[in-house]
Formats: sequence, structure tokens, C-alpha cells
Amino acid sequence: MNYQSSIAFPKNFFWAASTAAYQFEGAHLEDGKTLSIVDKNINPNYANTSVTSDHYHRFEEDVALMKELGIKAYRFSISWPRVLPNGRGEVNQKGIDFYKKLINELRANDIEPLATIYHFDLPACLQEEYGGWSSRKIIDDFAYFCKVLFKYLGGQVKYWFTINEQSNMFLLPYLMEFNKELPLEKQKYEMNHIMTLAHAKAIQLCREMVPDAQIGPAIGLSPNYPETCRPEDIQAAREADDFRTYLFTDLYMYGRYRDNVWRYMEENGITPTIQEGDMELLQSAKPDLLGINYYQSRVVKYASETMGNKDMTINVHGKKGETEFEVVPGIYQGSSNPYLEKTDWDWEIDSIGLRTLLNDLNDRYQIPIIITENGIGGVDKLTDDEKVHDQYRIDYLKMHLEQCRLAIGDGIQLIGYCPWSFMDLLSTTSGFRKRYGFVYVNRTDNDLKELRRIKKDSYYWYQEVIRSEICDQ
Ligand code: BGP
Repeated sequence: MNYQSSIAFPKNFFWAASTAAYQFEGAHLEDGKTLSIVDKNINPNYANTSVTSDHYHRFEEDVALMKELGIKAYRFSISWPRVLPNGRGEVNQKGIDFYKKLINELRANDIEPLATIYHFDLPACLQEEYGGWSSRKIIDDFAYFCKVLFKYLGGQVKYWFTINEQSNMFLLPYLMEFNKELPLEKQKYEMNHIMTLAHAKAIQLCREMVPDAQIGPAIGLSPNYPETCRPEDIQAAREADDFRTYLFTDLYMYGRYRDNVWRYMEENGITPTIQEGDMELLQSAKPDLLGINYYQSRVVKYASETMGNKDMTINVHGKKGETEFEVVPGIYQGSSNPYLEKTDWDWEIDSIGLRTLLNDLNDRYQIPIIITENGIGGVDKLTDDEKVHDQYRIDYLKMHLEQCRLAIGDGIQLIGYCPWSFMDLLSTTSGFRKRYGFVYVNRTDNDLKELRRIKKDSYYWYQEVIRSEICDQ
């Protein structure tokens, strides 16, 4: 008998699914909501955020579909400018009411709400007023937003995620606004520091106001593999992990900067400003759990000192080969993995990488982990008889779930799995062409049609997975 075949998902495992406000709700200027930076900056070549999947008006129908799917928990995000149209100050009652109604509907259907506080949608007015995440003023405004959420929703929501993908936010032009006059790298590290302080404040406030809740970050991570066994490449992969993973996770978990990343910042004159009390605040706010968004692994190799610094270029068209790799001179540069298949958007499909990542994190931190995102984006076709045959999605999720099961056998405290996404929604990079959902939304980038919900083959597959996993316990 295979020694791994008896590993089971724990009882009370959160079989779940994920969405985010600006990608799913629509109603981007309704009932008092104002624009966020992502509403303003989203790629103009595709659909904008005005309607998306129209969840704001159809949430009851959507929760009924969640119930039928059998999920036990649902991860969604709360739109800051819907709750606080001026970024601070007066609370928009209609905004809070929407989330209260959604949460009540979830609870009435035995679905645990998992709420993300910040998923890219900073109120645009705060960006205009003081430069958003570049100013320390945002720490108080973010803390105020958290207080409002904990006060009005804390009675019903016991799982909170502070900030989604702090690690990736600096990669995409829609998600952050930078000052063109100032050096970019310096701004990124400064903003990262400020954002980590805001995250720590949120944890402190949650402890005070909702002491029976659990809270942590949701981090977008990929393990880095060396391109060859050349020692320079092995070291490059270790350092890529330090810069792209452990910089963030060590800050969250230990409240400290990694020495090598700090030295890099010092040598390049891009260290963030640390004020008195900052590190104490970070150290005082250890998360209860880590949310992990995992889509792919990465390959790196050594990059010489003489190469120019380069950000990654993201494939937004879904035509293979468009991605250009990142270069950090003297440390590492990206490369591709000849052993893995790629999606049309060049995302490398690697389920084993998820197990590797979970083990790496567990070796360091021994903390409960929930997969807050995992999924595959692709073009789905509605057939004449109203079906969506998304076998590629079933294959992807099946492989990744199997690695989750094996990771549980390795000793990882995995408490849930939230595939991205519950339903089709606006892709951050590629509009409605790139779909992720278990449920098809009948619309395109240019034609809203009737936004009808249609269950894909993957919906029935996931329903059966959940049913059989629960029955077997
Ligand atoms: C993550 C984000 C999600 C979602 C997902 C898929 O980084 O947290 O919001 O967008 O990626 O990405 P995309 O829509 O670009 O394919």
C-alpha cells in the first residue's frame, strides 16, 4: 500500500472559494460608493469595474449557488470606498448594509465568511490627497477603516485577512500609483514598510475589538527553483526566495527585515524610513494564520552585476511568450521551466510547487495556513446546449488539491482551500477573456448580455469532491 494514501483532510476543513470586491461586485458608483485607484486605473483595453459580475445586485442568487456547490466558507473582500466614500469619516450606511446582508445570507446557509480587508482598492480620494500608500497618513486611515469593519461586522466575521498580496502589489501598474519624479525602487520599499505597519495595526485592533477572531495576511507566493545545479544558480534561487517571499513573511511573523535584503537596500540607497516604535509595532502583531495565494512556481538563475534592473512584464493578452522576466542585478534573473506546461498567459502549472512552498513556510513558521487563492485562468466557451466543458480547470485543481493532501501528511496545519474564483469575474490583467470561476457569467468585455449564471463542469466536479470528502469523515 502507498504510505501516503491514508492521509485525509481534517474535519472542519474549509472547503471554500474566493472573490474580491472590485472584480466581482460591480455597482462601482452606486449607493454612495466612490472610485478606488483600481477602478480608475484598470486596463482600459478590457471591461472596466462598473458592472463586472453584478454580484452587488445578485448576491442572494450567488449565495444560493455557493450553498448548492457545498462550500463551507467563502472568501470575499470589502470595498473601502463603498464603506467610507471619503476614505475616512462618515460611514456609508448603504455600504455597510450590503456587507451585513451578504454575511447574514452566508451564515443562514452555514457558510463561514472569510473577509479580506484590503484587496487593491484604495479610495482614489486618499491617493489624490496625500499619495495613498506612500504617506504614513494612510496608517491612521486604514486603522479607522478596520475599526469600522470590526465594529459593524466583527460580531459575524471571525476570520480576517489584512492585506491581499502585498508582495505582488508593486508589480502591476493598476494596483499602485507611484510618483514619477521619485526613484521607483525607493518608493516601493517605503510603501512596503508603511503597508506592513498598517497590517500590524489591523492585527492589534482586531485583538482588541474582536478577540475571538483570527487574522493574518493573504500573501501571493511562488517557490523559486534554480535553473541549474550551478552553485551560483542555487544561491540565486535562495536569494529570490528571500526577496520575494521571506522579506514579507519574516516581517509579518517576526517583525524584522532580512539581513541580505536590508544590505541590498542600503547599498542602493533605498532603505525605508524606520521611525521610533515601528519595529516594536511589527513585533507585537504576530498573525494567527497565513493566507497563501498560489498559482505557479518560478525559475531563476544568477544575474551579473552589470545587467540593468528590470521589472517583470506581465502577459495581459493570453498569447504565449509575452512575459518578460525580472532582473535584479548581482542577485537573480527569471527564466522559464522546461519541465512544466504553461497556460496561454505563460503561468507555469506546477502543483508540486505548492507542496514545496507549504513545507518551506511550515519549516520556518509552524502556523496554520489557508490557501486563499489557487486556480487557472483561461478562455471558456459556452456551448449551444449551455454547458462549459472546463476539463483543464478540473485537472489543475485536482492536482493542486492532491498536493494539499500530501502537505497535510507532511505535517502542515492546512485549514482550508479557497480556489480562485467562485464565479467568473473581472481578471485584474485581462478582463473577462480570462476566466477562473466554477460558475460561468454570460457576458463579454464589450457585451453585458444578461449576466446569467451557468454552472461549469468544474462546478459539478468540486461539488462531488466536497460531498465525498465530508461523507468519508
Ligand atoms: C491574484 C489576485 C486576484 C486575481 C488573481 C488572478 O494575484 O489576488 O485578485 O486577480 O491573481 O490574476 P489575474 O486576474 O491577473 O489572472
